[in-house]
Amino acid sequence: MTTPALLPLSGRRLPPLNLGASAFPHHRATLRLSEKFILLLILSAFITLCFGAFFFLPDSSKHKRFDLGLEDVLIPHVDTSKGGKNLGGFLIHGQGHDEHRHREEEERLRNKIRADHEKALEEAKEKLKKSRDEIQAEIQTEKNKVVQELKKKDSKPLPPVPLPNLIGINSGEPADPDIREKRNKIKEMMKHAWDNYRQYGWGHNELKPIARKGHSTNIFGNSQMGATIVDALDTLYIMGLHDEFREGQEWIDKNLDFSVNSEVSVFEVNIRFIGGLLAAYYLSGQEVFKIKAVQLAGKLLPAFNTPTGIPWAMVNLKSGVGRNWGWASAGSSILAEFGTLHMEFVHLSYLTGDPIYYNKVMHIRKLLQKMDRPNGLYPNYLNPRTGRWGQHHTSVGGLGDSFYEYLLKAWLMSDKMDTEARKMYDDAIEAIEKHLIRKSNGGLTFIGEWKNGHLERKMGHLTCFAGGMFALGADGSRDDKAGHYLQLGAEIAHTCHESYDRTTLKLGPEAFKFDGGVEAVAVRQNEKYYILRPEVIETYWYMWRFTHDPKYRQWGWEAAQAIDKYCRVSGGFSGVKDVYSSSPTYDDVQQSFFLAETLKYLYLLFSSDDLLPLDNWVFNTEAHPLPVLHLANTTLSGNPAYR
Ligand code: DMJ
Repeated sequence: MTTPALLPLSGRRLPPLNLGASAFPHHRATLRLSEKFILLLILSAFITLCFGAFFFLPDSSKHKRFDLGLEDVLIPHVDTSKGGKNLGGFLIHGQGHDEHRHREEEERLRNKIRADHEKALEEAKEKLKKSRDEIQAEIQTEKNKVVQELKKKDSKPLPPVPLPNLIGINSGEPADPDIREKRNKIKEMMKHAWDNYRQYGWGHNELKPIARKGHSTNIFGNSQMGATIVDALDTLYIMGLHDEFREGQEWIDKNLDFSVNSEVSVFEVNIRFIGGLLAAYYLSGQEVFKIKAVQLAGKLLPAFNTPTGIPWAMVNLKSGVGRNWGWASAGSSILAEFGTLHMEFVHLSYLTGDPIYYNKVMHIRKLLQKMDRPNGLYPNYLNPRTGRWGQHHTSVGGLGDSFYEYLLKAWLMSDKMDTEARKMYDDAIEAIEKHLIRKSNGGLTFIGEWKNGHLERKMGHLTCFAGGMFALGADGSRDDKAGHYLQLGAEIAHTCHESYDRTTLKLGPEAFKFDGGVEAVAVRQNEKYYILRPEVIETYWYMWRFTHDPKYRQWGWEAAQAIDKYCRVSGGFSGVKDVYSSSPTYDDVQQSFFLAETLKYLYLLFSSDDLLPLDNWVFNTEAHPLPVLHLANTTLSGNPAYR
């Protein structure tokens, strides 16, 4: 749950140029093809010449050759009654038998060699007559053939595995007409966001709703990967927007290509693309989503090629070269990034029968388990070369957040079999409660940030997801503290609601303080923005599911109305730069997570609980629902491919 795009990118370097063969795999294939062709040409000319020379030599020399012992050695084995024997393509004649037939045969061979020779020379002349462009076009055709072959190989259907129990893919229509109306309003907002993206940003990663054109940030690299399409698919499906879903599916089928020279965030691509594709697959059963998810995962794997197996933050999808964000402490990878791969990677192994994905994420877990943790806290930064922590900063918001979330969800997703993950979650939460969670003077519970032995009394919008996490983890908590964690979830939900309620627009700021008389209010100008984030609504939804306290629907409705009033423009929805200003300015970005998360959580908040029940589905950090897999702790033994 981190947003590197919003963090300073100072000192960001261009990726190192890899001019080795691996940087240009097609080039390599091309060179091989043309080299092969020339080599064949030379070889055939050479063989032709040898044959020619051999047969055109005077008879004496030919006899000399046979006299060099060959005949002596071979004759005892030759059945002379049949007049000769063909050895290795050379005709060896018998003793004076059928001299005439031999001459004829020799003549026939000579003619054939002459003809072959002339043909080869003609072909060579033809080749030389061709212009550079023509030769290049031929090479390009060969190259395309190779690419097509590779693509065909990539799209091979995967071995079938038994599908997990997919319960609760239904309409979730609420009985209460007032709630139904609210839900319809959320669906209408989704239509508005989608239709405008469809019209002005189709295929781009995101939409600029005011400029009415495509938008992208460095997390998606420099290519148009249709992030909004992939991220929005399952929301469209759940809302019953099937025409829109099909449009998205068609685009993905025809256009989503991962062999692009583009450097992307491993974390973002995992949670939005792989998570989105997997969820779309489980909901709709359409194979194309599974195939694309697996293709993409293969492109992320080179990011794990580090001395420790902790992946780089970014990877070039074509070359496989990885590196870390320039702004990260001491060349480190980020906890919330390399620690937020588990759910998707377990599903990839489950669906493909290939343990590689599972092994990668389990390796990360094992490594983290072995490390010392200052005060039991996990720092946000870990160097993938040395395996040492970077700065000792700990956060349940940006840079740390979804790592904790995925420990809990790994346990839930394994049908509570992965007790190792649950233990790590419990240990981490205990340390967080002890060192980071405090009550403000005004009685608001908040989660601060740990920076080199000091608690910063500031909470981010991102941190607000933790209310839902505490509630989700209450059942099964250590020492039967379920009531305590549900209460903690409710307190965080309340604090985050206050951060919305204390603004002019009734929308939450990016970060808010609890210091020197300030309570749940942003102080710095660059913390006053709202970019359509979901975390507060996400917590309302979990709290609603676990308590059915109507205040959560009420708070969700307040947020939905505020978004519709202040973020809606004719070209979609935009973030706003200052939630305390009565005349806000827009940031002109419709984030893909607005469709994936914010609108989905709102829709679920006004749906009945039998739509995607939490006993059967676990939502990844981008709100993509993945089914619970009834798997043993670390063996994936539910999948026949592993037996
Ligand atoms: C989303 O992409 C995910 O929730 C991620 O984990 C963190 N941030 C954004 C939304 O704010």
